[in-house]
Amino acid sequence: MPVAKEKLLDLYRTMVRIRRFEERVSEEFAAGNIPGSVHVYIGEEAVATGAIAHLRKDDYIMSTHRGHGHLVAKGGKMNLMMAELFAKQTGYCLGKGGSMHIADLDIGMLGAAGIVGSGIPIATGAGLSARIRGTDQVTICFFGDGASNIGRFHEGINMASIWKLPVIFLCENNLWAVSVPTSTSLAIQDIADRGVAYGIPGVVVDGQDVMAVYEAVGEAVTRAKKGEGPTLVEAKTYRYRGHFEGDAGTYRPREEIEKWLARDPINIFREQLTKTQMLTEKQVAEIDKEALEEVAKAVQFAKESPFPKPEETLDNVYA
Ligand SMILES: Cc1ncc(C[n+]2csc(CCOP(=O)(O)OP(=O)(O)O)c2C)c(N)n1
Repeated sequence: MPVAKEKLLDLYRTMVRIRRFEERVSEEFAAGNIPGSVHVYIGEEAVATGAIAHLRKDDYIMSTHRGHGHLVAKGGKMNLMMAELFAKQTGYCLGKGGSMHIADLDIGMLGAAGIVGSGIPIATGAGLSARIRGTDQVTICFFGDGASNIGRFHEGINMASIWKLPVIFLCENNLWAVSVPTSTSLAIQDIADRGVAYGIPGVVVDGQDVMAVYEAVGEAVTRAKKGEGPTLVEAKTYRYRGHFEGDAGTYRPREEIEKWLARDPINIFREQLTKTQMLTEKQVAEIDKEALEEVAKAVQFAKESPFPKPEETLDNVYA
């Protein structure tokens, strides 16, 4: 089905916003303004963007340690995100969570997670919750290739499949789990093949092509809403940066990085849109400028915000 021009421009804008946010995060981290650890999403923007474009505000996503892109695509506020990364009191988690623990329940973002694979059963639980409450909400669960080798992957997907829960399990296969390549951690080529084990469709999609992701996830969302159960979607993608900021990433072959850089998801989509006159050079520049301004404002907000007070340390801590 043809996609409306405004929607196409939205997809492009979202990818650019994620990229500019992450580039600035990388800079601010290097400048020592962001404590803790951050994992940026540069190179993988088409996955979150194409997938989340199908969701309503009250649909759910479950994110990962590499979650900024998911949150931006779901409608997260950049100033609250940046303040959280800067550990400021005005951040999403009052400055106490940091990059890997942001949640925004008002927009269905159930949380990022530092524990690899931990979001998978939570997404199954969100699907079960929608079923019990009788809503048509769907959940997209993002996780990496590394997470697909964790026990919770099996437990979460198995349970969702036997109960036909409305969950899309979206594996962002960027070929590496820290310094471990999938060639040594998987005995199969496609993680999507594991869908067979749970009696659900497993679909491989080009994660650098936002429209391919949009189409594949669209089918999975339709299936979920019809009560036919989950789909395992595997997006083949690549992280352009090290595993975390500060990781020199010397374990990855130069030729491999260059091959994937040549398939930059934003460049690919921009070329498609400009070739078909959906996007002009002027609009490209405007979208970029707006994204940079939005990010600059978020950084200013973060820098001007106070740190949490020492006496607040134990507030909002549950034991
Ligand atoms: C249960 C668990 N094991 C190990 C780690 C350490 N760790 C953090 S990220 C990561 C790799 C995750 O790889 P993948 O799931 O492919 O996601 P990517 O970083 O490639 O996006 C590992 C092993 C962890 N955080 N949690």
